[in-house]
Amino acid sequence: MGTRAGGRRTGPKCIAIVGPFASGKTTLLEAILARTGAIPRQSPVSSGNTVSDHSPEARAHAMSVEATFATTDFMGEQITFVDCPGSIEFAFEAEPVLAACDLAVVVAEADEKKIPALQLIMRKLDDLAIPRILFLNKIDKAIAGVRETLKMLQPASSVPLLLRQIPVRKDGIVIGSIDLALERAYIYREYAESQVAEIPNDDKARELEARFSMLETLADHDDHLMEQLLEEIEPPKDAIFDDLSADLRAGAVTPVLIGSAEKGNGVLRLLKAIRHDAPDVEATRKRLGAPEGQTVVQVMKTIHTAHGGKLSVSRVLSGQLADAAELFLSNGETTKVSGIYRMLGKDQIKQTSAKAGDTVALGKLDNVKTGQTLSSAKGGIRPLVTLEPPQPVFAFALRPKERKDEVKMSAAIQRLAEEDPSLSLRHNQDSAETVLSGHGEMHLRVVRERLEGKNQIPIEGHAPAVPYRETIRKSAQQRGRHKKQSGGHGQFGDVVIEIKPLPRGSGFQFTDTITGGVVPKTYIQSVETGIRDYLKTGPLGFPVVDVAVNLSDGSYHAVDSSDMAFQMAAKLAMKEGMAACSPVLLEPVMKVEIVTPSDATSKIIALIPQRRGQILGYDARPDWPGWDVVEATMPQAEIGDLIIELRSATAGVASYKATFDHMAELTGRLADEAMNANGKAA
Ligand SMILES: Nc1nc2c(ncn2[C@@H]2O[C@H](COP(=O)(O)OP(=O)(O)OP(=O)(O)O)[C@@H](O)[C@H]2O)c(=O)[nH]1
Ligand SMILES: [Mg+2]
Repeated sequence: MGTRAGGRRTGPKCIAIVGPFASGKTTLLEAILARTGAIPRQSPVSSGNTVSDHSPEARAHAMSVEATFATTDFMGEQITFVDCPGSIEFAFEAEPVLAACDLAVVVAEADEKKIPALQLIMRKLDDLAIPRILFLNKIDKAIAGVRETLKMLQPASSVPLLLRQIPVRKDGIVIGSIDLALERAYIYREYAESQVAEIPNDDKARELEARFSMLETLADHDDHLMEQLLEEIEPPKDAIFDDLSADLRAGAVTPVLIGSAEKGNGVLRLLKAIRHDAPDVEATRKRLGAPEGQTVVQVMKTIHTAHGGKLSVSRVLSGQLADAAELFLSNGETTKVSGIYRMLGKDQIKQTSAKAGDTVALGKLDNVKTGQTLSSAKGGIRPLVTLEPPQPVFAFALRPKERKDEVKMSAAIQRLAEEDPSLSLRHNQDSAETVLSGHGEMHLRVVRERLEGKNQIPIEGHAPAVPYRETIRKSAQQRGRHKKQSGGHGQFGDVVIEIKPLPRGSGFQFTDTITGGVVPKTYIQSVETGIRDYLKTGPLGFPVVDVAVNLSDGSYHAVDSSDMAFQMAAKLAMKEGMAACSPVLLEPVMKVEIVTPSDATSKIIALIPQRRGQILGYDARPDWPGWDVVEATMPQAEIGDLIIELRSATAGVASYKATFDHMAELTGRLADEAMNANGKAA
């Protein structure tokens, strides 16, 4: 028995399954559930019958769009697996899951294009200090040697990828694996346990070489092993297993297992490695700094079920939990558990209690959100996890097709936003639009499908309005007289104004040079009010900015003048005067910072001028080997669907941040289009 790792952890575990898109995570979960008997057999993802991707949205797009929880038992121990979506657009789903899990199984494949996506995941795991195993999937169609593949994948990982198994091939096809620690061969059988075999003679030399390289890596963290290797002493197997466990748990290496999720091969070895080496909740509790001696619960996901019940899928980090228990949020509020369930995809099995390590769904925690920390301690404990969704990169404005659905739609969006904290919703006062923002076109498409499908609300969606403004290029002087005589009191206001352009960003300035009281003080105020009101919609149909107006002259009538009359006179003067000032449209221009894998940098730079952008420069992304940052300015109107092009140029991984930079004049065809779209063509 080794001493570094301190033996096997037997408590319930929570394992996140992550990895680049379409690497086989959902297939792997399905294989695991079949192998452990939680489901009768493995369904292919194409059938739409997997435990994970049962939602109509996932089926429609043949990709996972949310995290799915499934608890199973393996050799008498409970393990909850969480299948996380691979697309960067749904990456935020994994964050609250990863925060509270014990280990991540990273499903990867021999595909060069997916290395940046793998790197993103590995960095996230580094940031959160989550130990990991890499499952090199799709070995059934592997052409390259596994060691070459690992060399290719290594730049994505900051810690050494430690090959634990090598394939056994026959006629170039992988038919089994050799475990380098056990020194045993396993011949694959489809959907069944592999057959233990002698290491084939042809593979012996390769096995010894690969094993030595595994031991060398382990020796980097074990001086005793290093001495043994130097003195050519065969280290005892127990010591090797102990090093493997200790280094995995410490995050010092990432062991690599191979297999084919689709054929159910290599799954049992993976399960055994998890059973033997994974840390349990105690390590996770310490990592998160959760106190002992009380119940602490971390919320990983919020689900509104089809029957309308809310579930908060949660990890019990310490203590225990009974149904109807009262818990405190970090802000001191209380909440009451109403139902504890074990999860298997969309199915829930009721339980009476949960203990430390369990991952369970808690019913009806109305005031509780994903990522929050609940505790039995009076007044609550500080939050253990802070979730910060990245800046949205795509938006659309929506409204229900039928007005009667307005209230229903806003309630449904509230629920969706509760399920998905990376979704943001705002009301744009300017355009009277409800704007949803998220992390890509597919992300928002799925939201829309959920509104239309699950919630039965037909939606009209369009690109959100760009906040155009208008200004003037010339000065003008204009008189405005408002005079009406219709029995009784008349109305009289008379003003002379000078309208002048101001530098960009100045806004609106009002002055007066009235002398001798030709316009009394109170009516000067009315003139300003009238002008401000006029400026809300200028001659081109947009709010007017960067103008100065001076009231230079005018006259009044002792009886007929009024506040209203002077406002009218001012508006009249503006309306006529502005036409002579050569009005022009202004569009917002943003500063964008695009992050991209370096091999796509030239493609990204090429698309900037196509979107009327100006490149400010590009450089290596600090602290991100293999990535660049491209800085540019670009009109907001061109950024609306920028992300679609960025993602397609980079196998889905590039992203950007945009901040307002300045307003710029817009003329010609694009200006006409903007005005037409606004319904007020000049
Ligand atoms: N040849 C081969 N194909 C596989 C294997 N595992 C998965 N696939 C295929 O890879 C594709 C994607 O599988 P999924 O399990 O949906 O992948 P995923 O990682 O869950 O995808 P996302 O959740 O959308 O990121 C499907 O067409 C699978 O049939 C495997 O071991 N071998
Ligand atoms: Mg999936």
